[in-house]
Amino acid sequence: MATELGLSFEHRPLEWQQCGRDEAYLALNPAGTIPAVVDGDFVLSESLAINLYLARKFGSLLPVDPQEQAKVMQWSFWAATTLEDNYIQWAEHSHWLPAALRDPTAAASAAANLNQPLDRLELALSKSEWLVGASFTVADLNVASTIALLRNVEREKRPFVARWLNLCFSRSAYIQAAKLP
Ligand SMILES: N[C@@H](CCC(=O)N[C@@H](CS)C(=O)NCC(=O)O)C(=O)O
Repeated sequence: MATELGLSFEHRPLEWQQCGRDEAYLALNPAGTIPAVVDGDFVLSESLAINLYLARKFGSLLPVDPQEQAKVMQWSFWAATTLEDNYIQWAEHSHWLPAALRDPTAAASAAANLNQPLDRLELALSKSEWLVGASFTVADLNVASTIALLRNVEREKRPFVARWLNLCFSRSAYIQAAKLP
């Protein structure tokens, strides 16, 4: 989001396996999760909340219309509550864990749980190019970044989701941000 908004910022990478035990980081973000953002003396964690904050404070990716803003919240909360846990389980057991630790049954069960929400996303994107309004917003950024790896597997099953994920991940801000350590 910071790159989308053209903000100049300092990126401080941390080992995600260690950050929950790093005293200096825990003093900043007691949840111990990454990312966190520091804006002056304001500190915020939870990636989707960070994106909403930056969009609201620095740019035009949060619509001003209250109903469109509510839709942005709806999609963002949906990503956090309905997609994230199952996506992480699927991603861990299909991509992230060392091969020896992957459990194909866990991956399959998480993938099955994702079917209904992804069908909902497919339906929404069959009617509209972007999730809220007529252009890319923080709703697209939040939902797409929650399910980033699915862009490689949705091609056959859900063409509208696949097309939209490709659009989101072809944006120059994403390409630039993905090169950060
Ligand atoms: N819902 C959180 C999830 C953050 C999260 O779990 N991040 C991982 C790294 S991608 C992490 O910090 N893991 C370390 C830990 O949980 O101890 C968000 O979106 O910010």
